[in-house]
Amino acid sequence: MLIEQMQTWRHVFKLDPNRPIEEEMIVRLLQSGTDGIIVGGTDGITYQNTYELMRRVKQTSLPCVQEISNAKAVVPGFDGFCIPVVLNTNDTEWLIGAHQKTMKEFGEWIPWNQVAVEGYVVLNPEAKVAQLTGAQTSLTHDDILAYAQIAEHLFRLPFFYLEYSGVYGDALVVQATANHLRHTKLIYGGGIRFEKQAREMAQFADIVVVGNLIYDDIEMALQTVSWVKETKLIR
Ligand code: 1GP
Repeated sequence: MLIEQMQTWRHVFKLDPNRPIEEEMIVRLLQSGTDGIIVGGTDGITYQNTYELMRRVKQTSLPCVQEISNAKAVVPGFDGFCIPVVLNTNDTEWLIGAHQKTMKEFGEWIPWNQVAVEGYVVLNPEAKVAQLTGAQTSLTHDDILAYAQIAEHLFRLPFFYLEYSGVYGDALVVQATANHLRHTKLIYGGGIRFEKQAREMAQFADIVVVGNLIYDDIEMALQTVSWVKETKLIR
């Protein structure tokens, strides 16, 4: 799958290979009308559990991409691969270090037209991803907007990801960030549980990610698809 296709997405479900999920739930997610599935997580991600989940989600033509958090767990066969780069960390491992090691080892086999970089700004200090990557989460709005400008103008990244994983984010931050991005697509993820939240973030973010709700309340999670897709982007 080409990255241009992913740039047209509005709604996506994120599934964690390290969390059990019933077959019936997977089938319902695949039939929900979402634009795609992202497979990825922070801890306990292995080749085996990622392969197992990929096999289960690749039953239909719905695009399914792997978000790589561990080079040893990369599974050929996904439609695309997202590579996160954590912009708000002082630990260079998560900015460039792990990426350099991966290129050194696997660079010649990487299908580049299926790969997209996501510039992450991690904003929930309690999230596992924030703790693992040493994300500097005490940021002002201007700090966040500066990262957005780096993503768009310096690095020219296809995606900028405001990651509130586990908590509902600040809609004013998402709105202001959206207004600073023209070519780079804004991804929002974090704490979406209710209609009002899904619709609010969908006004500003190009792509809305729903993760935890799948496991907590599948009925509600399925409804987020229409809430997001019915909402018009405001720019
Ligand atoms: C997690 O951004 C996603 O990486 C979605 O967040 O799990 O809180 O929905 P939630």
